[in-house]
Amino acid sequence: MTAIAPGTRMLCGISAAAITLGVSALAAIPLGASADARTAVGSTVIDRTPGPVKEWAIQTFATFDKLFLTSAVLVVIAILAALAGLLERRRVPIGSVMFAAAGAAGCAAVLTRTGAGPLDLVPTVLGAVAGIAALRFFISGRLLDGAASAPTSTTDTDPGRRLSLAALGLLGLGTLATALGSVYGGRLNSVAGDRKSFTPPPLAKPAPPVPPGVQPPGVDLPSFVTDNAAFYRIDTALSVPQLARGDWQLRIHGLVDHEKTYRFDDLASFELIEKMVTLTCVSNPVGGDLIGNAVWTGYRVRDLLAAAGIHPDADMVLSTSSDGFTAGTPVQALTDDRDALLAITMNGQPLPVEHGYPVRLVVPGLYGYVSATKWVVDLELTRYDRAQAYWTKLGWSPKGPIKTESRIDVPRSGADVPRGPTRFGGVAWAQNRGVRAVEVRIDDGPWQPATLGAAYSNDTWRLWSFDWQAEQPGLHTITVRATDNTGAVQTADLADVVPDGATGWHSVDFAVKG
Ligand SMILES: Nc1nc2c(c(=O)[nH]1)N[C@H]1C(S)=C(S)[C@@H](COP(=O)(O)O)O[C@H]1N2
Ligand SMILES: [Mo]
Repeated sequence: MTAIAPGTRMLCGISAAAITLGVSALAAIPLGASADARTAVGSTVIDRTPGPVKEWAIQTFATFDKLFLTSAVLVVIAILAALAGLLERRRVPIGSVMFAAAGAAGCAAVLTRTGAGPLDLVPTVLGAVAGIAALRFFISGRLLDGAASAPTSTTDTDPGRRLSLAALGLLGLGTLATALGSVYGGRLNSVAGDRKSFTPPPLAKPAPPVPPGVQPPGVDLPSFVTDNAAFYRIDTALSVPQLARGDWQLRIHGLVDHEKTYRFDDLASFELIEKMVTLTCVSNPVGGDLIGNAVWTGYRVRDLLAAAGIHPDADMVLSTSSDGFTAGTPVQALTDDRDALLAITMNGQPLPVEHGYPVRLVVPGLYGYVSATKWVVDLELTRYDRAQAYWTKLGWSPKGPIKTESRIDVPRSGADVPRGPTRFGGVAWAQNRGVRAVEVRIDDGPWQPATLGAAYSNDTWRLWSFDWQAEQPGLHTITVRATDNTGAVQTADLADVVPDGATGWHSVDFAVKG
């Protein structure tokens, strides 16, 4: 019998892996995301990735960090599968053992995810069995022997050709099945319809109207209120949790007098209020854009906690999402008059699914990693000396108040500015304190006051502009700093985003042309 060329073996391995993925994707359709081993493995990778690497991924890919991870996982699968193909022998099935081990690892990953049960293992087991069967069939040499014993074809000089074609064909089928399974599974389990059919209840207290003048004219700045579609998204969820309103529950427990569990409709017994709040990510570097401002409606967390009765020794609320993310928030920040929200709408719409539908936390003044739990299902009253949240375990600070920062949006780095009058601008934020002043410096010149857009509240960012006469041709630098309502001037000291948020002044280089 003819030996199978190494290249063909690798192709057979990859093809068998495609069969595994395809069969498991199809089998997972009725079971939903909890039965998806790829997502489970990817999520396990995310959770196990050391903090600095995660930070690098967020910095490098921002919202596209998941696309990177998904691609990386596929590349790893392909390499391992090629290796399995190379090593598989008729009598020594090393490749099959690798497939079985991968299947077992997939099963283990599925079982460790929040909300998964034994039934969720079925697609992974079926996939692994199908992959092994395909690999065994390829390596059995049956397709080869057939080719060798039928030398009728004169063009068919490569004895592995039939095998290669068969492997390529199954690779295509497997890929198609994977795509179909993902699309149909995604549709079947999507809460898009549930979200669409949701009409938020009437408001007890609307937010104050937006005053004219929040948006400086004549300069291309971000809109004072950020569109939902443009709002930054940061989370550890490889597949966005699909949690229908009817399936949602919130458990409040721990250091409380009465443990409580609310269903979505039960929330209607609390006052629905509206608030504009600017959210910021701790991973936002100086000058970065992981910040957005939206109008939220929701229930005061204070009211729900009061109904449960908070023990005096509780100083932290550990909130948990349906996908197992946790944040630790000071009880103080959830009960004082900043009106921390259990939010259900964003800019007049039900929460977008990727922003936490049906319910999330929004806490003015704190970075998202310690406060803004999306898809929130559990609030545990506890203590900082007892519990640690997701990012704190990875080396971030247990508490994350937002630091006073400012950013230049115009000019962009490297921009050409024509000679004559020009208007620069940007944003500044110091949530829960508010921005009192913004100053701008050109090159090594004196600090000059910027013109501030109207203030909305201490919990929202402030847009600013600065008029300048561009005269001296050549390279220039603009630098900005803000002062918050406590009188504190934004520090020039450079701090990394780890462990509790970046500091430093944002500078932009530009060229005056003429
Ligand atoms: N369930 C869940 N909630 C989460 C996170 C997460 O990873 N999972 N990330 C937090 C972080 S770090 C930030 S900055 C905010 C971002 O909220 P957004 O995606 O709606 O902008 O969500 C927070 N809530
Ligand atoms: Mo964040």
